[in-house]
Amino acid sequence: MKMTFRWYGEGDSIPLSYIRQIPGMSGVVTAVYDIPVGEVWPLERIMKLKELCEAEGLQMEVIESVPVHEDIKLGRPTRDRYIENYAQNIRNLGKAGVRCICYNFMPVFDWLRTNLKTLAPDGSNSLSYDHSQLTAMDPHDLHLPGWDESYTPAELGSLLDSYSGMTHDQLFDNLVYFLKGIMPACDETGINMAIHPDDPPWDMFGLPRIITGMDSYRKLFSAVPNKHNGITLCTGSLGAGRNNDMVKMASELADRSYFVHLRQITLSGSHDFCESGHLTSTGSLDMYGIVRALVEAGFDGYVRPDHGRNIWGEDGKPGYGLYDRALGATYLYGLFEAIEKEMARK
Ligand code: DNO
Repeated sequence: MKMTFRWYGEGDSIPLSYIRQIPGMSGVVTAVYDIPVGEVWPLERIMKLKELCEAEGLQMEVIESVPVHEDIKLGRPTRDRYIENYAQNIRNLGKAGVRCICYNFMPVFDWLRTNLKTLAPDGSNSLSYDHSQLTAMDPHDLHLPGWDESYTPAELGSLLDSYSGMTHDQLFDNLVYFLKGIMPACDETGINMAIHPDDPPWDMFGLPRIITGMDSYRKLFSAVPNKHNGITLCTGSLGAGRNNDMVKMASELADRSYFVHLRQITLSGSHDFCESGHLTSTGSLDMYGIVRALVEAGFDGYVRPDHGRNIWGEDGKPGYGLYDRALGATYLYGLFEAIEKEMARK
């Protein structure tokens, strides 16, 4: 296991010099943020990022994300050009020693929440999701910090129209077409693709979402068996799906999980949840059980503490402040160490 930390590049308020001080940190997960979605990241930009990380003793082996252009998700004729660009990005990242690329295939929107600062009794705050509030929102007027892209209202409107009538099967076929197009670049470079699940894992505003649970993964691996077609196991995203047994999924998916996002959530009602740090005792997911299942199944990929709360007066980027993610990293590191050592003794 390699513990990593998400870093939003030079614009991040958290300097690499702080990240390196978190015990057990092997590297950062980052991206080139200012190149339009669908275009090729210049090799010099990637190398510059890598040098910045390495100057602080941190590796840059995971990219989150190389976003997928909407024309690919829509299956438009222009997708071939964007797939070729994506493959070129994979080759360029391979030259920089990247081993894993996290991406998602959610139409239009990335993760969705209804409140970015839900106050807890201890004075901390975190992101939360209320289904009735979400369904009352206007999708034409949405933007959340942390998304890799944002649209003007006019672009958003026409994009939403373009998806009208798209079925889950059509979106899935477009994902398969994309993956088949980029697998040769993955074979050449050895890079593993790690699809992030839909967050939360259900349809939004009538837009289909297709990476939501065990069935999605069975379908995905059978359509594209290449081992470079893998996943980001995100406990907070999948765990919101009431039918997803995260311990079981961690065990069954460990060999295709190249990247793991560990995050705790507290579930309420049929869909609602509030992010609640990382410890098993602070929410609905059995983090110990999940880590144990991963280790027992031989997991050997990258891990990062996902979204933290704002604590100790910090007012960080929603989900991505320093303190609580650092606490999460050391807690998770401890779980891995204890379980790995216990296994080794057997
Ligand atoms: C949210 C993140 C996601 C993730 C993308 C991957 O905090 O987990 O935005 O980076 O969905 O492409």
